[in-house]
Amino acid sequence: MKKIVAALVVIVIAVIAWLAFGGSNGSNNGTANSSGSGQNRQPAATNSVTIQNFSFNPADIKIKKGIKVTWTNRDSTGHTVTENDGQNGPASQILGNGQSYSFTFNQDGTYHYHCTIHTEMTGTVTVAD
Ligand SMILES: [Cu+2]
Repeated sequence: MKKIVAALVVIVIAVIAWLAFGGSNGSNNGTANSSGSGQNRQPAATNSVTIQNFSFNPADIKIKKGIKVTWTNRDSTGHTVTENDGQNGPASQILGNGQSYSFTFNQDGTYHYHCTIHTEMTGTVTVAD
């Protein structure tokens, strides 16, 4: 019986380690995550998004209404933060390396956005009270 418990502990630790590793690495491949059935992208509670390696990091965030979100481009390539659905969401100019763009979300909702230059780059901001 003790052997079974020990084996379970090892498995749990392995799963935790795997999740931790996958969490820090998964951002490199946002398109694969969005189609994976078992891998829901869990929104991060932050108001700061880094644009790096042609992806928004974290891609999915959640904030309270009235919070200002800032995106900062760490790629040498230019990117934009452009809302998809015309909900008066973020609409940046092209951001060069090191440049930031901020947008304050004053209405509840889920805002999908992308980069107009690289349309495969996507993210969401969920705004709730
Ligand atoms: Cu881009």
